[in-house]
Amino acid sequence: MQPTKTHQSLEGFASIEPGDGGLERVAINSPLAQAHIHLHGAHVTHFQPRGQKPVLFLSRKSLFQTGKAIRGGVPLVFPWFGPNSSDPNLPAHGLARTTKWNLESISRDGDRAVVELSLESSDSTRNLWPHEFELHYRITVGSNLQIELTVRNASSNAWAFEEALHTYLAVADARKVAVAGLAGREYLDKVQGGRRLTEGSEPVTITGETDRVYLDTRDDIVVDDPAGARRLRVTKELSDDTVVWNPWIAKAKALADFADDEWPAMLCIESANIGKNAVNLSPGATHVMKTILSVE
Ligand code: TA6
Repeated sequence: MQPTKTHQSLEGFASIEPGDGGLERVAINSPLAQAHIHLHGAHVTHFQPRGQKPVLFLSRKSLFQTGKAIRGGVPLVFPWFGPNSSDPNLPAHGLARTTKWNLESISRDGDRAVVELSLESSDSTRNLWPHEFELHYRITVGSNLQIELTVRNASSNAWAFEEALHTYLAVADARKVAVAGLAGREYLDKVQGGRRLTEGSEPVTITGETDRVYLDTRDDIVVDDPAGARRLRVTKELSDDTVVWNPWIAKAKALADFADDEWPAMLCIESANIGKNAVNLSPGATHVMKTILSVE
């Protein structure tokens, strides 16, 4: 389906092109920023405000194949987070990120680009998850990146889902970053078997494999990246959990689609609703989770 165009020409502003691995992507090249959005997984793989270094990390070993997740950018996690609790053979982080989405529209809002995609339940999704849903994804590319995931229960029975915008921030050196916005919060430490701990008063630093779910956290997260001489801000709306992940040395080596030397160049700060904060949707109801990535 050809996306609708607004009154302003999209020439030179937005195009649809074959991306990595030949997967179709929307390329935005506006006065404010550049961005790439793959229809595969509705996956934002690149965002670079004018005059800035890229904001998102993308592994040079990432796969770009149907049915496979892209390593980097903003993986869209739905309807479960991590391994599926009832069937470990199901794909990690759900079905949305390895499914091709429909491109609904590309439009201009001044110098900002707005790209809208959708995904509905189908026979193939029902094989993985037996519920009727409609997803709508709105990506606004400007001097910041705004991502809005709307989930609608399209069935006659209530169901619960988990979600995350699994953002891979590009940092100059993860060993030197300081992450503010999580002081005093409780978290589940997956490196320690899911132990529940409480964060101290200081910003979080990365000194080893880090894989934590910070519970009931709604504040902005600010990643100070001194080696990159910038701060990256993650603003969240209707996201109750924040996941912080860096694989460090051993886990990086264990990931086939992640180069061994890439782990200092990334830090995942994920806007999420998982576990006890999974979202319950009654028939016909919707839930909108939003995240905004900005450079300071
Ligand atoms: O969000 C952190 C996490 O759940 C880690 O445990 C690690 O598995 C990471 O996601 C990457 O998962 P993926 O399925 O994309 O390799």
